[in-house]
Amino acid sequence: MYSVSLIQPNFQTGPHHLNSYYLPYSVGSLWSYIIQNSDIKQNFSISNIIFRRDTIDELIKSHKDTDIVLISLYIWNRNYCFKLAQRLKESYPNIKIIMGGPELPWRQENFFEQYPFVDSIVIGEGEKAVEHLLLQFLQNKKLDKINQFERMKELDLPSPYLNGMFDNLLKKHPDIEWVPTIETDRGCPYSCTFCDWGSATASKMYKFYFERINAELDWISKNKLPYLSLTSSNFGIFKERDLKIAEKIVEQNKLTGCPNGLSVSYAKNSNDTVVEIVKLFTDAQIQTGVTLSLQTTSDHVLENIKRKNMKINSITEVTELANKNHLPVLTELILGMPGETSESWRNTLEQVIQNNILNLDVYFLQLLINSPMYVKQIADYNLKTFEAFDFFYGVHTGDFLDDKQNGIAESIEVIQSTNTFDREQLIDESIFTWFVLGFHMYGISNIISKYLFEEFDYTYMEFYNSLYKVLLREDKYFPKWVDQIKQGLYRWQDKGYMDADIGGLSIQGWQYFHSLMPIIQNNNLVDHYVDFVAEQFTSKIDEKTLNDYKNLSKNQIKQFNRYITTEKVLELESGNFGETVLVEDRFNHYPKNLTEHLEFLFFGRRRSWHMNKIVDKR
Ligand code: B12
Ligand code: SF4
Repeated sequence: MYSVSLIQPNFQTGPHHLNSYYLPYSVGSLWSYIIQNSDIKQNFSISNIIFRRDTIDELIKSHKDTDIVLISLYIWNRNYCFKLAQRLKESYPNIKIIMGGPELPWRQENFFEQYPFVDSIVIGEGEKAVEHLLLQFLQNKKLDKINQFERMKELDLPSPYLNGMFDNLLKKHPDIEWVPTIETDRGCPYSCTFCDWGSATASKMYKFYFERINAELDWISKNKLPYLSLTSSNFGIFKERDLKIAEKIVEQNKLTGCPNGLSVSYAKNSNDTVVEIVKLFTDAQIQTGVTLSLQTTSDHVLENIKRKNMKINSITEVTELANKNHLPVLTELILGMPGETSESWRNTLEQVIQNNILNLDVYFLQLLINSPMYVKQIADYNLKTFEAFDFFYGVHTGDFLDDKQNGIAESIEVIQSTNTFDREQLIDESIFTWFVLGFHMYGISNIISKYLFEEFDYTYMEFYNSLYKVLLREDKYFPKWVDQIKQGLYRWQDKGYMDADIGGLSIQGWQYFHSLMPIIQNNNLVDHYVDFVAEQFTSKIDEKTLNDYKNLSKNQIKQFNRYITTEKVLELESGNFGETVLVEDRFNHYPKNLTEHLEFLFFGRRRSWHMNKIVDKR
């Protein structure tokens, strides 16, 4: 019997106290597929399943009798995996190392010179290739070095959940909250240039069968796994089947409480179905609204990144549909894309806010090595990047410096400048965006800016531009924070991780865009900023309206130690925002200490954890 080790390490994910890890689904799928072959089943068994970054020394010991190692490379484990592979080969020269996954740098011409310890690589889908390689091994043949098979059209594949291969893992680690991944289909018909979805963009989508998904959902509920990740690139595209899956998820949630949260990427051209699905999830409190992955609203940029002509780009249509169904909308934007300028970016912010989208998730553009942008567009747009490490090293791991020293720290290439944004401009624009998010999305000035827009045609960008300038000129704290964050961003780009301490809060790269409200709350300054904004308009807006604005804003922001544990009634005076309104907590969740509260501001941002619900009593 030969032994095979399955390696797909990840970091801990989500809030620290949950101790969550993703189940190593990709290698699990490969194994489940290949053991359908009776020669493989009779001759190979699993020696290790590695799902986290155990120390390499430990793994060298536990791989003493391993013959073949299957390694799944993602951006979050690349350097660790290459180092592990190298050490394994040095320790056991006969061991066979096979690698695949979306982060495999297979386009590198001298790949096998740079990584001589790798025996074989697999490009794209792995099932057939691994089967082929294990059979070659069994027949004592030399393993093919580069393997690429045609994609499978018939996805009638065995599931690693249903064949019991994760059962021992669950038993062995009762302290871990596992996150399962369910594949509903493979491929994506679009080819957005920044993306490398399953290494199968610009390709046909093939479906998994409902029966398998149905049984997997039963397995997830039975094992009480609360959070689910769906891998579909366009959930909702197969209307009938996807609605059935959504109904099943909701049914399981009602029966067992699990899953009670999920991440999913929705179809870009089927707005009606998507809203129908989101309504099901939102009513069951599994999700909190529609995600509109706009990335930008600039036609020119959309053209450059090959994302034009998707129905999802018609913000008005989607938001109207969502409003009709009483669903909040969340949008995702990417800063620093080819052709984006300060002007086009601010126009995007304006349009998003004008469409009443309050929840914005903003990222810097990241370059993935196998994405079309990396392969074809770097020179055209003069894209310059830096290596950021602190997207992976969460708040809860002190391992980063050790990993860096050992050459196994993981990083992602983040945009630094383009031919339309120099370094300074991009930093300045990001700080302005940080400020707009902090004040608008987190509830300091959304009510008053909306009032001014509707009553006086004062655009949101006019509002935020002038508020930004006044804050920089007159506020006691804000100019210092902006200065600290600016210096922090330059150092981030030079060192690869953020070491900024702003208002007593240390900020990591992945937290940056959402850090202003946590900084404000860390200093107990919510009231100060609401009052500051109101003061700017004493000559323009009547006193009653301003009082209502202050009252509503201070109550809608979820503040530590000022939790609204029972419904609170606010009587308003001006008539501009209703007469009697109720304020209530969205989740009835009240952390015991400030640190945990601030952690939830970051992790709960997409679910609007930071905002209490305001309901007009009329
Ligand atoms: C679920 C998911 C996550 C989960 C984590 C998943 C996990 N298991 O740990 C979460 C939500 C945490 C996540 C986060 C991120 N993700 Co993500 N994620 C996915 C998603 C949706 C599904 C992955 C999956 O399980 N697919 C199912 C498997 C079976 O398919 P597969 O990965 O393509 O594997 C096949 C082949 O690659 C090959 N193969 C895989 N491994 C191996 C091994 C061997 C030996 C062989 C031979 C073959 C082989 O065979 C497999 C089956 O055919 C993918 C998109 C997608 N649909 O693939 C993005 C994806 C993997 N994520 C991506 C990115 C960029 C991120 C983030 C960095 C995003 C961000 N900007 O913050 C973060 C950071 C992660 C971190 N750890 O901090 C990129 C990765 C690109 C890359 N080069 O690695 C992807 C591809 C999406 C994209 N935009 O292009 N992600
Ligand atoms: S961003 Fe979404 S739609 Fe575009 S290629 Fe990637 S998965 Fe497909």
